[in-house]
Amino acid sequence: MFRKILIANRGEIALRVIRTAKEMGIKTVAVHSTADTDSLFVRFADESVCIGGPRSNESYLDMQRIMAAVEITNADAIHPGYGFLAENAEFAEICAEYGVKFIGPTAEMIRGMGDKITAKTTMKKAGVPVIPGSEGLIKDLGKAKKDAARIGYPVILKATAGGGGKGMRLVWEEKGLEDAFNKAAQEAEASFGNPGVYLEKFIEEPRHIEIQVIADQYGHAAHLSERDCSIQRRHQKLVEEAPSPFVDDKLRKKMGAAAIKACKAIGYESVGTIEFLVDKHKNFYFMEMNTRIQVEHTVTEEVMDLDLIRAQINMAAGEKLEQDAWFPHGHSIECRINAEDPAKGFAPHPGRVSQFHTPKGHGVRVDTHVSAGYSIPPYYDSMIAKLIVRAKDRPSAIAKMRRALDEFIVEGVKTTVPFHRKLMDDERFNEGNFDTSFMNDFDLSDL
Ligand code: MV4
Repeated sequence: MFRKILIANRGEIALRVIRTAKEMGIKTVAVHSTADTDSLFVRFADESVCIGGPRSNESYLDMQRIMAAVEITNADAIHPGYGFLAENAEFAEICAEYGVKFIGPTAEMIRGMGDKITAKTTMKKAGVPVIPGSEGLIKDLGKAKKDAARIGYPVILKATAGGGGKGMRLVWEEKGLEDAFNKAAQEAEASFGNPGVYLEKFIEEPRHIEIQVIADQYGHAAHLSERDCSIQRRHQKLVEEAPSPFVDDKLRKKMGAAAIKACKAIGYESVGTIEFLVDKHKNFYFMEMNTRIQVEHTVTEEVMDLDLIRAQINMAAGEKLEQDAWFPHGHSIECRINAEDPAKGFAPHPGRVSQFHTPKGHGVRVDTHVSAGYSIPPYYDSMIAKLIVRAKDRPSAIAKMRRALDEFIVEGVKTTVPFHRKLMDDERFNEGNFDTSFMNDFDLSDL
């Protein structure tokens, strides 16, 4: 087992990793920017190193400075959290060269899933359902027209170096294809330094349902059922829950088996997530694989009664996966509490938090690095807390979330609490009758 883990991240996830490491008897090192000196994750770590200025590229994204902190503190493993360097193959490679264990999969696996065409081709070969589309890269407009005609409109153009919704273009008929193809390639080049785009059948009003997986270094893999992440806005998740109100035992079994197949196809190790699009007929298609721990891992922890960070550390340390089937119990919902103004298009609202009182009680969990007097820096993302509830079923979980949101006091900055409170009373949300287009017609004007 590791002696000392350096956490190459900040905020609630840094704190989350420190908590589990402490319970495992592993020492922790926080690295932080000058904007985070007084943050709780720095205070609760056994050691800390200031690695640079407030902007991410001069601290949390600076691999040299992080490796210098590894040398100074003699850490033997790095936990990358999510975001920042968590899915940076080069960083995983550098860790390997330094002989420090990157808590996650290998650089090769990160790279293979980072390029979306490569990922899709791998999954198709492995027998995992993929969305009908072009065979790999589209080389020219002629090929795009041929493929689109074969697949049938509407189609969607995606950047192979993209993911998470960046650089996508929807095309309804052939006359829109030329312009969309040129713009998509240009945008992909500008954003990712790679102009490669591919084409897919557009799945209308899909659900975003993802399967949590865990795999050891010896070829054993299991799935930990699903999360429904369909409540999103501009590709930012707002609410996640487990299990999905749309998934029955039969579908769970099929999607779980496909996710395990996906892991085995690439010899995956660590925890990870297979994202699927699910249409209204319950057809599901591989979309992307996330090779990191995710923000919403908490709802899986709640219904599985399992510490996923501990599992991730154990897999990295070479432990064998002994259990091959898990089943969810009860229901869990997470609301992302962001310092944003929902009435102003969810505009970020950094600043000093003068009052901060979190809800408590049975089945209520709050993961946060914030306390009264904390100043939210403008340099990072605006999530300040995750409010997670667990109850015996979905209606009870929603009732608990309503009660918990009523107890959440944040003064000094605008937050998404009022949005979530309204959502918990929404008829369609309560019926479980929603897809990824849900937020398009949600009224935010009275928040
Ligand atoms: C799609 C799609 C419909 N059809 N692909 C958005 C994020 C990126 N990972 C892929 N995305 C989508 N891909 C096909 N062929 C619809 C989306 C999409 C979406 C997916 C998941 C969650 C929210 C979404 C919101 C808009 C569009």
